[in-house]
Parts: sequence; C-alpha cells; structure tokens
Amino acid sequence: MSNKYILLLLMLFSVDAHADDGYRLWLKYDRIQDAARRKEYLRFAGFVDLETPSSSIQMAAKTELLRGFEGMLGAKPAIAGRKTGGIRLLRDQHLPDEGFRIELKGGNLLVSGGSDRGILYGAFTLLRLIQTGQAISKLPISESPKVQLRMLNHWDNPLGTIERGYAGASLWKWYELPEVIDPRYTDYARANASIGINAVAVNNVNASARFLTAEYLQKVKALADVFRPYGIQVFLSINFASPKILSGLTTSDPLDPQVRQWWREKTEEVYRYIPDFGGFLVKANSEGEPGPQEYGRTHADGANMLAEALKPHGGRVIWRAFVYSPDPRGDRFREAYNEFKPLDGLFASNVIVQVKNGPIDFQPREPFHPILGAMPHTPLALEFQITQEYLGFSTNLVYQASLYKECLESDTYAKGKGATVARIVDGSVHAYSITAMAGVANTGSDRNWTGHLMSQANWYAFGRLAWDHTLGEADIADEWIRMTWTKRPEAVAIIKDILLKSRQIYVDFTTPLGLHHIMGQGIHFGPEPWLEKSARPDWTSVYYHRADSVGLGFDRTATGNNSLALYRPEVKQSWEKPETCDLNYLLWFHHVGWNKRLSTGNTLWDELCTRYYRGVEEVARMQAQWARIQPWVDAEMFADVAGRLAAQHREALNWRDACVLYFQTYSRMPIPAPYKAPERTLEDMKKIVAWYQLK
Ligand code: GCW
Repeated sequence: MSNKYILLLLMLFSVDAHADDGYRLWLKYDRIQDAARRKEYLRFAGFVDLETPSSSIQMAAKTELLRGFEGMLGAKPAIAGRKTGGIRLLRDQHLPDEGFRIELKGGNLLVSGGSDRGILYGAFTLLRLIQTGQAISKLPISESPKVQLRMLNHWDNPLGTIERGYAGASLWKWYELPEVIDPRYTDYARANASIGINAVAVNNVNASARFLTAEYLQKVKALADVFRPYGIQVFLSINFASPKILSGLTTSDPLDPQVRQWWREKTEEVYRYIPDFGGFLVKANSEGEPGPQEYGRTHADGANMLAEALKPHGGRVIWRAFVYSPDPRGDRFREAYNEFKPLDGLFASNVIVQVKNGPIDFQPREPFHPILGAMPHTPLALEFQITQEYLGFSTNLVYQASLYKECLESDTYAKGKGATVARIVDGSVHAYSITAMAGVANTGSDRNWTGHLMSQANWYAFGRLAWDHTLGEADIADEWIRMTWTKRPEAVAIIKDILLKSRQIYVDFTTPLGLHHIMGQGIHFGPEPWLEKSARPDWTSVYYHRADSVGLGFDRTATGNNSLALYRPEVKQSWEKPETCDLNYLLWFHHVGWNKRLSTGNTLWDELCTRYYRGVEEVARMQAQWARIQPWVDAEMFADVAGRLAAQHREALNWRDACVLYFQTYSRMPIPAPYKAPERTLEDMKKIVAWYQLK
C-alpha cells in the first residue's frame, strides 16, 4: 500500500470516527460495544406493539424505541405476528398518571404507563438503561414524577433573539412558521420527553404582546402540534398591558369589566388554536414590565383575572414572584417576600407563584429564597436558571446540578425539621394542589444546542431533578456522561470529577465566601466590583459587597437590616453569627473585618485571596484533567471543550485580578504567600472590563 493510500484511509477513518458535533445530545444510540449486554436486549428486538395505535404519544414512543434499537443493537424490531420476543406498550390504570413500570412478562418487555405520557417516559427510561449499559436484571422498574409541571421557560423574543441566551439565536424560526416546520423542533421535543419535561413556555417573560396576535398564535400552534406527541404542553408568557397594546383599550386594570372580558375572549381564541394549551406565565410590575400595581391593584388581583379566563379551559396562571421596587433604602433580598407573603391564600386555585431559587437573582450561590416555606396556602413553583447568565455564559464549565441540589436540600423548617425546599415544591409539606419546577432554558440555534457541550448536562440534570429531586448529582452526571461522552470507566471518572467540582470552582474565582452581584453591569459577564453608579442602587456592586476600610459583606443580621429574620428561627440561627455561619454564605449576611479569623484558620482577607487564587488553579487543573481523556472521546467534541476551558482560564484570571486588586484598596493588606500579586494593575483590569461594555 502506498503511503498516500494509507493516509487517505486514515483520513477517512478519522472523519468517520470523529464526526460528532453534539447535535444528538444524550440520545446518541450508538452501537453497544458490550456483546453480552447487546444480546440480553436483542431478545426483545422482535417487535414493538402498541395498545392504542391511534395514540400519537404511543407512536412517538414506538418510533423512539425503533430508533434506539436500530442504533444500539443493530436490530429493526419489525416482525409481525409474533407473540414473544418484543416490547409491548400498554396503559395500566393502577399506575400514577405519568408513572410507568418496565418489567419482563410473558417473554416480552412490558412498558406500562398510567397514561400515554407514562408509556412514553417508560420507553425513554428503557432506552436509557440500554444506553448506560444496565443489565436487564435491573427490572422491574417503577417510577412516577414528584412534580406535576416540569417546565422549560424560554426567554425567546419575536424577532429571534434570546434574552440571556448564549447558544445562538432562538430555536423557533418565527418567520418561517407556521408553514415551515424545522425537524429540529421534533428533536427538541424528544430530548425534553426523554428527561420528563412536559411543559414549555416558548417566549420571554419580558413579553411582547405580539405573541397574542392571530399571526403569532398560528405559529405557536404549529409548535404545539409538534410537541404534543411528546407529551409537552405549551404555555405563553403574556404582556399584562395587552388589552391596551393590541386592542386600544384605555386601561389594563384587572378589575375593569372590559379588560376582564378582553382576556376571556383572548383566552378562548388561544384555545381554539391550541386545545390543550397550558396557560400564561406572567412577569408583572418587575423591571419595567406592566402589571396590576399601575392601577393600585395587587399581584393577586392580576393573577386572578387571568385565572378566571383560563379556568373553563383547565389552564393555569404561573405568576412570577421576581419583583423588587426601586427603593434605595430597601434590600432587594426581602422585597418579593414583602409583596407576596401578605397575599398568601388570596390567589385563585389555578394560580401558581413561581419563585427563583434565591432572593436576588440566580447568583453562582444564593441562600434559598425566604418565601419558600412561607406561603402554605399558595402553590409555589421553583425557578432555576439553566442558561448561564451569571455563570460565565457558554465559555465556563459549570455543572449546575450541584446548585440545584443545594437549594432543593435546604431545610426551610416550614413545619419543623425536614421541610426541605424540595418538599415544599413537590407539595408534600403544604399539600399544594399544583406542583411545578421551571428552568430557564439554555438552548439555542447552535448546532450543539447549548453552546458549551458541558451545558447540555444542565438541561439534562434539570429535567431529571424536576422528575425526581432525590436523585444525586453524581448519579445524574454518571448517566449523562455515559450517554454523551463515553462509557470508559477511567474517562467517566475524570469527567465526573470535573463536573462535580465545577460549580464550586466557578464560585471561588468569582464570588467566594458569599459575595454576590459584583459582575459586569448589564451584560452580567466578567468582574466589576467597583461599579457604584447605575440606574438603580441595587444594580450596582458596592450595594452588595459593602467593602470599606473595616471589612467586607452585607450585614443582614439584627445589627444590619435584619433581612435574615425572614427565615424561620432555626435557619436564622444557623447563619446568624459570623463565627458559625457556613462560609459559603458568610458575606451574604455579615460585614466581616478584614482581620477576622475564620474557621479555616485564615483571616478574611487571606481566605478571600486564597479562594480567588485557588479557583484559577482549579481551572488549570480541569484543563489538565480534560487533556487526559482525549484518547477516549470524540475528537471534535474534545477540542471544543478544551478551547472553552482555555477561555475559562483567561476569564478566571480576569476575575481574580480584578477582585483582589479592587478589594485590596480597602483591606490594604498584601496578597498572602505563596501567591504572587497580579502582574496587572487595577487600572488595567478596569480597562479590560470597560471593553466588555462597548457595543
Ligand atoms: O436576571 C434578570 C435578568 C433579566 C431577566 C430577569 C427576570 C427576563 O437579567 O434579563 O428578564 O432576571 O428573570 O425576569
């Protein structure tokens, strides 16, 4: 063979073996290498039988099973007339609505569901078992979701941009819809169904009234038609001033009869397009959005008006609690609580109040929101942010299951010990009639959906935890890695280690010890701790870190503004004293002297510097770890992550240098050994960050 020929062969081989761009997410269905395992499942590759062939959801389950079996086992289950050696999908009234059971029975694999959706989730779970290399002896398996509405919130705009989206443009090609149906919509729905997501709000909560026009309702209907066979219900974010904007009414007052009539008629129109429409998601009287308070009405008045219009159709109102008034003397920490707590019990039965995980805004680490556990008579939904607005966009590797779990497992003590956020949200503490968990989507038109390939894990983990919040972040990581990257144990272990440490690493080089909201103004990227002027005081950084010659941090205890008192006594007590407060939350609640000795043995200043420096070192360590897995994973995917880790290292250095140099102007203390002072000056750093702001 000539050298040229060998080279050609090599090239062909490498194109073939390394052509993964991440589009298939965790649903790769590549051929199972383990022959014994393959044989186990091949015994059931004869056929897939449906109980109700006319059910589009059962059909979707079947199509997926065929696809998975063909890919993973190399078999096309298509043998007609056989009784054994296949898969049967059927409904079982005794199972919970969306629950399923997978078992071996009568020589077949039986996937039963309490509903068609249950069957669909069972089918995806069976495929996951095969994908992750589980033995068939794991069966039977029964599961049902802990939360009813498992939802993605897209912050997508009518012109195709995404607010806080870092993976390209909107997935929804509004100009082409409803005539052109991008096959990608189906792949999106498959991915969601595979992790149990059953609801999607397709547009931004900073909502354009345009979504309620006939023009856009037709487009949204087209999406709903694609999503329906995957068990996904569509919701719309609405603009509260729509009656004024769209129909020229003189008011949008929720107690005005004409306005109420307008919403009834509009809602009927929506249901004519989408008979199983989920309802409205509402951001009102927040960050400039219109709302009932303009008319002297409460959030409950506004929500109940919409609830009344939706009720006859079985729809719901999801009303967001993310509100804060521009009172410079106030503390944004407590404003949602102050607004909503007095309304507990005043909302209609089809209203859910949606609360962000923390009291400020999706920071890298926040204490749980004090409203959680404080509204026994109002179903509260939990909102996480999957897109990485405050987590370094799509160049930073942050596995957010750690963040989600930390919040879910926080104890609110709402009814004594054990009233965790998870148990508030799943309704078990206060017997909520509706339960919901929402994640602000991180998807976009990028070929790999999420920009950073590792951010796919956050979409995945959100869905898995919304389904079952008791799952561990390490187990979820394990599944995802096996389906997405490799099953090689050495590589799985390394990738898992990277994922599990990544969130703390990000916290360390950006906002250690409970610092928060010191990022670049507006874009929310990069450091800007020196920011002291903005349209609102609570959009600056100095408002939050309160650095002075004495120390650092926001005193929210009784000696300060006492926001800590919003929590139950047990929680309050655990954070009340700087000596015993978890260091992760220290500067959320305390103004601590630079020289104060912490439980680590270091002074505050030394500990702060140590964490900033260690954070950067840890990014370098992730890079080194990543380099080791190259032989075992797809080349294109490997290179993409390697590049992003290098970018993350550069950005981590920016954070470190900017923050230690800036805080040093207050502490007036040297960078502790063995660390060396940054080579750049504070002025250099200010320049770099100013460039971030250029348009
Ligand atoms: O975090 C802030 C974001 C806004 C967002 C808002 C919200 C959709 O910076 O972009 O608006 O939260 O959650 O409403």
